[in-house]
Formats: sequence, structure tokens, C-alpha cells
Amino acid sequence: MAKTLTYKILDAHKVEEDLVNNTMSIKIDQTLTQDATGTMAYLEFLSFGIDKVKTMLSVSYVDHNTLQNGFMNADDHKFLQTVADKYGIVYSKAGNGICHQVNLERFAVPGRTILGSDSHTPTSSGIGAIAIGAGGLDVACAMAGMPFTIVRPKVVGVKLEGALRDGVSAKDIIIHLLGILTVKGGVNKVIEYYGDGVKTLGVPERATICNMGAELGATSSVFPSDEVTYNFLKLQKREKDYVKLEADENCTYDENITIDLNTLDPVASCPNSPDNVKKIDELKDIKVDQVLIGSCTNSSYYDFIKVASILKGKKIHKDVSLGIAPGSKQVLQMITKNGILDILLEAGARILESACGPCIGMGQSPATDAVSLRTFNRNFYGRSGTNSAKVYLVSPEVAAISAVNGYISNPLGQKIDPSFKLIVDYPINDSLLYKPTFESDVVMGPNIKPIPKFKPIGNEIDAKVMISLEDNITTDHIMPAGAKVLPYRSNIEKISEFVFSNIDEGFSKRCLENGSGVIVAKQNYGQGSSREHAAIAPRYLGIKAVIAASFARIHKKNLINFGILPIELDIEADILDDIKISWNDKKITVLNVTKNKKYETENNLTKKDLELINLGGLLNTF
Ligand code: MIC
Ligand code: SF4
Repeated sequence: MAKTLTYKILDAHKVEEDLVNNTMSIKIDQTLTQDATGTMAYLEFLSFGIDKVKTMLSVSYVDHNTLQNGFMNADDHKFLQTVADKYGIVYSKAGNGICHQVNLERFAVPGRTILGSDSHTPTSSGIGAIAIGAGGLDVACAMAGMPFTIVRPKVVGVKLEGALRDGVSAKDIIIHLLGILTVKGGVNKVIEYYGDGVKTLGVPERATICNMGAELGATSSVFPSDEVTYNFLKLQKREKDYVKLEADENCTYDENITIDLNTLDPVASCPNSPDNVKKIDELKDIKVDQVLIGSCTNSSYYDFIKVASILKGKKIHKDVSLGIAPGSKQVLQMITKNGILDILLEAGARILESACGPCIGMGQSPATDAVSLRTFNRNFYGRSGTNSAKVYLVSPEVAAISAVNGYISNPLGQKIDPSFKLIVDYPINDSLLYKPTFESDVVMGPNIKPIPKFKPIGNEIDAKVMISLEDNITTDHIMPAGAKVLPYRSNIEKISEFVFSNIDEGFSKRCLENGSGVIVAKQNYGQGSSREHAAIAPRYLGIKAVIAASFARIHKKNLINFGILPIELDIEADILDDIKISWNDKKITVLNVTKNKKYETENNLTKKDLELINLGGLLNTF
């Protein structure tokens, strides 16, 4: 039978299939972690007592917690470096770049499966891999050689026709798609691209599109591996990794979308959701205070060529602060070599480190009520560090021209300056990538605390509603990031003080006072980041179940991994209502005692998931 590319790769990695629960377990070839999720992932890995990783390749990146205000982050990095060296993991030091950009450049291989403890891991799917984001514990299990289980994904075939006009970007394709599918439209789906428009997009552009597939909630996204892929790998001196991969001609997709690239306009994701899409022309007169170009979405060499083409010979507006963060050391070296960096400096740009930086609220928080244009992928409430800021997600072209004009502007028609050679000799310098020697002793600073042990929640739960929430609550709402909170990623007791702190300051105190709690929400609870802290810290505070109309994939798995029961129900509940839950393998009953309302649903969790919850979480199985 004719197969989609998605199922060609997944079936080639299939270890087991559960037709009753519609899941499949796949072998994972490569893993990646980053520092903000990595310390937990490696503490979990260490608890398995295995002597080295069992994957083809595992890489530990340092790119999130690079602002070292206090000893904590530097201690975390030392821990990560020593664990990597001892257990057979390649270590990418701070300064080498953002995990997804570096992984694409140096490690991702067409046809492989990659699991990463970061939701934007699918960036590497731009090369023709199936790369999936997951919680740290799932990645730790993959490093220990265990298969990874997913719901058998539906495949959305996105046919790209024609070519983009000058000034329109790969970013506009994915923002346009977000407008169609919304932030929950991709849950348990893989977005597969095909059609004659594919060959007009370079690998970094394909990676931009796959990157923001995470904002659709998709399990992964995938592009074919073709001549364009070969050329990219050749520039990276990795042509031996090339294999040609595409879907069978007559395959059928579960859903079909066609995008005519010729007719796309520059668009933006408006505050505060990536699927709040408007055309740039509708936003034209909005005054801009800050412009930031970088992040794992748009920080490639090609992105900076486009930015420099617009900024060449111009100055940024006096009221705009322009920050740029090249995605990797390689990109930084390239823009230095061919004069682009000079053009950016002449125009008035501030040069930031090759790291996540402002994307995760590590510096550059905008002023009160400021408008910030970012080439990033998330504009969730509070994520920039300034709750009142209005963050728009845009292409590098929109960002650059708006920085010059001082208001949101349309770059349509802007050509790439022919003086920038598109194909240059890529500097290949892996000096900040350290291969393991298996000789280190693990070093653990005083802020790195053991992972708390959790007892099973039991089948009869009496609890109070600790918070009652709306649709699309993100993991940034649940477990905020930013410079103040991120240093406590290795210290659950401390970080739990910040749960929901951006929207409900009393949450953690209320939980500790009440002991047994539930969270109530509507659709797509837990969208966004893979941070398992959004499950571990609430569990630490006594949360036993989350009752939501629907869940985001990664967060649901994180809840199960740490013994919290996810209940798919849309219930009416207010804060401090008394709740009684009775559940078994088949059925879940929720009684809102305060409102005297009863709800029932089938328990659709898999046998394995039920086992984990019954045991109090995955760590109790070792
Ligand atoms: C993010 O973009 O939200 C992060 C920070 O990269 C997270 C991981 C984390 O919270 O450490 C993600 O996307 O998974
Ligand atoms: Fe880093 Fe931002 Fe990408 Fe997350 S989305 S990996 S914080 S650059």
C-alpha cells in the first residue's frame, strides 16, 4: 500500500503496536536535551543505574539558562557536562548555539527518529527526520534504550504549490497554517509537506516551518529529503548522511490542505497566541518599541541574509531597540565573514548571545505596554517577562523593515541583495562539541536536589479545586520560565513556589494549605513547552488530578509520568469547590460536591499509563 513519508519512517522504527489503544512504540535513534529540561532528564537517567546511553547519538545542549546571575546555572552546566562525559553523550557548551539550530546543522539525519526534551525538537524534521518533543523522563527512557510510545498519528498532507514572492517568508507559511488549524489543530497528528513548492524552500526554511508545528500541538512535522537536503548536508560536510526520502506517489492523507505560495502575504501572530493571525497590512500603523531577531525558529544564515538586505545602508528608528541573536556559532561566524554583522551593527543592532535568550524571558523584557516584534515562535502571556507587553510573531523581513520604520511594515517586494552569496563555504568548527571520554565524575552543585518521590494518588480522591481555568492554558502559565525562575529547574521544592504565579499568586500557598487538590480547565490544557516541571511541581504541591476538556500531547504524558490523573471532562467548577473522584480502568466519576453535579467518562488511558498512575509515576517502576 502506498505510504506517507511519516509512516515510512515510523513503521521502519516500530517496535510494538497496540491496536486497541491506537498507539505505537518506536525505537529512538537520537536524543537531544537542553539545560533547562536536561538536569531533570539526567537525574532521572542516573536513577536507572545504567552505565551508558544506548542510542546511536545523544547530545546535551546548553542554550537556555545562559544568563548566569548566581551560581545555579553554572552549577547545572557543570553537572550536565560531567554526566555527558561519563555516560556517552556529546556535550554542546554554552556559546555553541541553540539546540535545534545546531542539531540541524551538525547531527540530524534524514529517516531517523529523534526525541528531544524540548517541544521544538521537530525543527530537525526539516531534514527529513521524524523528530518529536517530549518530557525529560521520556527522553531519559529513550537514552536507556526504551522505545517511545505515541498515539498513532493522523497525517495531514500539506501540498505546497508555486513559490513565495519576494518579502514573503517560510515563517508566513507556518503562521498562515496556524490561522487555519489553530493551536490545538495538530494534536496527535504529523504535518507532512509535499508538492512542487517544497523544492523552492531551503532546509533552514523547512526547519522554520517544522519548528512552529509545535505551536499546532503536532506530534511532529516532516519534509521530504531531496536534492536541497543533499546540498545542505554537503555544505555541512555531512553528505554521507544523505538518503532520498519522499512519500509514495499515490499515498492518501487523513486531512488535506493546499497552500499556493504565490498568493501568501506577510502575516503576524498577534498577542497572545500564535494562532491569532492577521495580515501585516491590517497592523500597518502600529508603533514598534522592540524588535528581536533570533530563536530556534528564525536564526539561520539565510534569515540574516534577508535581514541584512533590508538593513543595508539604513539606520533603525530612534524609538526601536533591535536585538539579534544568531542561532549558532556557525551562523555567527558566517555573518561575521561576509560583512553582514557589520551591516547590522551599522544599522544599530544590539548583538546578543547565540542562545534562546529573550525567547524564554532571559533578558530583554520589553517596557510596560511596549509592542515587541519577534521572529520567535511563542507570544504567550507573560513569557517575555513583561505581562503588559504586546508580542507579535513575525518573519525576519517584517522584523527588519519595521525596525527601520518604527511601525509595523510590509516587506512585500523586498529582494535579497545579490552581493550576499547564498552558497558560501560553511565554517565547520565543532570545537564547542565535546565527545565523551567516559572518565568524569558527576559534579552536583548545592542547588541540584533529588527528585521528590510521590505516593500513588489512590482510586478514591477527595480534593478541592485549586484553580479553574479557560481554554489553551500554556505550560508558561502553569510553570513560568524567565531569568528569575529558570535557575530553579533542578530544585522542585523551590520552583514549586512559582506555579501559576503569573496569573494567580496565591496558588502554591493555597495548595500547601489544602494538601489535596485538582486543577480544572477547558480545551488544550498544557499546550506549549515540554517542561515536565509543569507536572512535577503541581504534584509536589498536592495536585492529584487535572480535569480538562482536552489536553496537549506532551503535557498529558508528563502528568501521567508523574502520577497525576488526566481526566478528559468539561466540568463546571469554581475555586475551592469540593471534588470527589472515583476511578478504575474503565470509568471515571467526578462529583462536584459543592455544586452537587456528577460527571462520568470512560477511562481512555492505556494499560501502561494506568499502571504508571497506579504506581505513583514512572520513576516508581525502577
Ligand atoms: C520553550 O520554548 O518554552 C522551551 C523553554 O524551549 C521549552 C522547554 C523548557 O521549558 O525548558 C520547550 O519548548 O519545550
Ligand atoms: Fe529556545 Fe525559544 Fe526555541 Fe524554546 S522556543 S528552544 S526557548 S529559542
